[in-house]
Amino acid sequence: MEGVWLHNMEVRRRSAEEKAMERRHTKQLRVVVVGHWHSGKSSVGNTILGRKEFDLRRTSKCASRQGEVAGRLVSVVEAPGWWNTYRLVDSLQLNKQELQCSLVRSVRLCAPGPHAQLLVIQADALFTETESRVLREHVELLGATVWNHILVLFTCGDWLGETPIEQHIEGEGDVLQRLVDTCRNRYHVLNNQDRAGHTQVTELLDKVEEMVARNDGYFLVEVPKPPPPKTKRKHAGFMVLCPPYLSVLGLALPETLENWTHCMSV
Ligand SMILES: Nc1nc2c(ncn2[C@@H]2O[C@H](COP(=O)(O)OP(=O)(O)O)[C@@H](O)[C@H]2O)c(=O)[nH]1
Ligand SMILES: [Mg+2]
Repeated sequence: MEGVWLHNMEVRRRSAEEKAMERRHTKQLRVVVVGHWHSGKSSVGNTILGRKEFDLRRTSKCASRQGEVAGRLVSVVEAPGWWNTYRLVDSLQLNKQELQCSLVRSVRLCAPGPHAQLLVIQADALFTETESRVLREHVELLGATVWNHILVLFTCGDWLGETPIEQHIEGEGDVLQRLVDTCRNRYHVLNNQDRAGHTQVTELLDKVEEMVARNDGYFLVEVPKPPPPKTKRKHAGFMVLCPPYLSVLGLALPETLENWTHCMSV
């Protein structure tokens, strides 16, 4: 008799625990904030969490903060930014790999996976063809499917004044419109100077949840395999530095490998 009672109690306890877990899970929202340097990523994190959690000083590291917002447990990860006019093809291979690893790390910090990527764009600056190209190249370091999980988040809503964001998008022309189209018309605008304006954050979280419902949950990225080490290799008793490294050091590239090994002998 006692055994049956204990069993029933155990079943009831487990079921309650599972329901609580489920509720906690559905109330969780994990977002990664991406964008170029100085676009307002840290400020977005602070506005979402309703307090100063992210440091506005520039950093190349990911930062992760949590808080309860409008009844949800929200995790915000700020990914390292990129230069808005600096194309990947122009950058050193070394930097590209570093940036890709940092972006992957930002997704990993959102375990088991982020619900959305908030792609930050300033509403007070022109969005040019070059910026668009640079942005697309960087975003796609996480794979082309990442676009299904992106919401364009405009900062500097205060700069717009009474102008609706739709009018701004239309006025900016084709380049910005195409980006918003790629993100299936998901966009929002925040004024990070006005953290007391609670509806702007709850509206944003509602839009994210709508996207999550449509995508059937959070997303994962395929982690790119680390490339074989390129910076240094031994060659017949010489330490050879490969071209990207040489250009980092500001050295001219020798014309032949023989010359090269001679000039870099250690
Ligand atoms: N006026 C205004 N300034 C903003 C807004 N969002 C960010 N900023 C400013 O833009 C600068 C860069 O912001 P930050 O969050 O550090 O950008 P991050 O480098 O992308 O993290 C800071 O001086 C912020 O105060 C906004 O909505 N309105
Ligand atoms: Mg920042």
